[in-house]
Amino acid sequence: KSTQTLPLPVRRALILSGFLFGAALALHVADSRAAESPQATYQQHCAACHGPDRLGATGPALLPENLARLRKEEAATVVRDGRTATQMPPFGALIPQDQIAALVSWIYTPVVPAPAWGEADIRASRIAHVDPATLSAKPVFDADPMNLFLVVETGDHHVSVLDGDKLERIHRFQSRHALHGGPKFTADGRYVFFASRDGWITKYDLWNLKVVTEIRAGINTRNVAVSPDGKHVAVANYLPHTLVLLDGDLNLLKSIPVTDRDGKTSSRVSAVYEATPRNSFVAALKDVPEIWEISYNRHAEEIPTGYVHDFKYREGAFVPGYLNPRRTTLADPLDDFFFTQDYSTVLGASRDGVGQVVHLDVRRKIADLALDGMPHLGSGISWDWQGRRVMASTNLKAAEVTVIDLKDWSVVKRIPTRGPGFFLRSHENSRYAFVDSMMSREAKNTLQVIDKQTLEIVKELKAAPGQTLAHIEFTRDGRYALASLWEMDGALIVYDAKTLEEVKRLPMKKPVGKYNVWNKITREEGTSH
Ligand code: DHE
Repeated sequence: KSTQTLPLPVRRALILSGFLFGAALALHVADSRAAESPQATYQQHCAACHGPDRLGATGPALLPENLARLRKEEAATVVRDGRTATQMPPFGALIPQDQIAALVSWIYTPVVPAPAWGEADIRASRIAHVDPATLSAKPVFDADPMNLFLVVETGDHHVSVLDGDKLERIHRFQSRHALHGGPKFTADGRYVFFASRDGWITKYDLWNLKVVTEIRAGINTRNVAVSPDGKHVAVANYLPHTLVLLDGDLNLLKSIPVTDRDGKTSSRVSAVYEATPRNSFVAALKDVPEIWEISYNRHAEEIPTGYVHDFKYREGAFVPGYLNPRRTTLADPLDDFFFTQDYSTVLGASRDGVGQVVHLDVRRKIADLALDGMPHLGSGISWDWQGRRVMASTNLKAAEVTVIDLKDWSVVKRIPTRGPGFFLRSHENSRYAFVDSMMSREAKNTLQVIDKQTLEIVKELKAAPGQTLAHIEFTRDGRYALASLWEMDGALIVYDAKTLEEVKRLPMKKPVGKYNVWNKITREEGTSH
């Protein structure tokens, strides 16, 4: 029936209610569309902790680079069920399953344009946690400060401090999310610097057991390097393409944009390491075939000949010297590398397994390395074998430990292992080196023990099938070897380094890596630097 026949007030009421219904319907549709859009779901539920721009805040950054090691299915489970022992709550009751899937797909797409993290952002992120004047000038505990261990537990993002004599925990503190790479100590063993994958650099006072200062140097970071006096810190970033230099109190000195010498191609930094005898940081670039050396010696010109710091490339290019990169051009980019004991030479490999030996003073490649797959040279170790110095490396793609003669760069032996492995460890006082097979599903529970003289596998140490057993660090005297049972309810397993028998277990939450102060600061030949 036509509404025209109805009285005017009724008609008005009907028109109004129709309008209201239409508006409500429109709002509802818009609302449900908004709720369906991953951006809206993100802003509603995630932004408060992970940042409105996905760069991270109290929670980690949610960018493809930062999520590279987490499978999408696992990410969806984390959103649905939360993460125990962290601040990540379960969202399964709040966000429908299909929206969780859309949200997860979206956070794995790049932010366009790529997020920036410039000098002002770095400076503004600095947090001074304590007044250094309030800190004790001696250790506040009885344990030998030179035989402490730090254990990075990524299960619940904590670090444990162990007394290396008693092999007992003396302290445990919360770390930034997802620490990666070895922490770096000052030569006196007092301070240690950690890097998180999200770019946070933390300066920790081991004598006072306190976080001193933090700064966010990048959005996606590889690792950190520190000069022995603790006055200079270098940070290698994937995102943005920068190499960041800080002073020992974590104030920004400079953020160097990483490009080739023409400024045309920018690059991620694969890794940066400190080279004490050279007073420099050495950085490998992932996308540009150059290796950089950056002096942290203010009096660079006083460095004896052999360390050529007065080289000038051309007008307008970087002039090497204090905190300026000196570029050595290569044929292929380097992914990670190993220093010879005198730090004159690096052994590097690209992701495609192109191995090369680069002399840092001759400033060019001096030999090829017969390394296939993906050698993990940053984890390389060295020792004397039959009157020669050799180095050995695991391989992330091949089930072998490759032993290389450091004089003629030839392969001395390929020791077959149960599976591709990440870490290789030994100690000057031990005849054994330990290697994992972490990259193998079947053999990740097995540590193999190599006799460094016969170059044969002499024993296998096993965790239960399906568990991961990896990453050894020795006590200062080399008497005990500590391995990680790399599980959420995992442990540190202490082995007698001679008998290879288990002597003790300390419960830990996914203890990824462990680092002995003495072995690190003396650059013990059996451990990574
Ligand atoms: Fe690492 C060190 C690169 C994945 C645990 N890892 C390093 C270093 C580099 C590197 C360059 C040396 C930095 C230093 O110590 O200053 N890692 C890479 C990769 O390119 C790779 C394969 C891919 C990536 O995602 O970055 C990779 N690394 C891993 C992992 O998945 C590991 C097993 C678990 C995790 O927590 O990320 C892992 N990496 C480690 C550890 C060290 C490390 C424990 C320090 C070893 C040491 O004893 O010094």
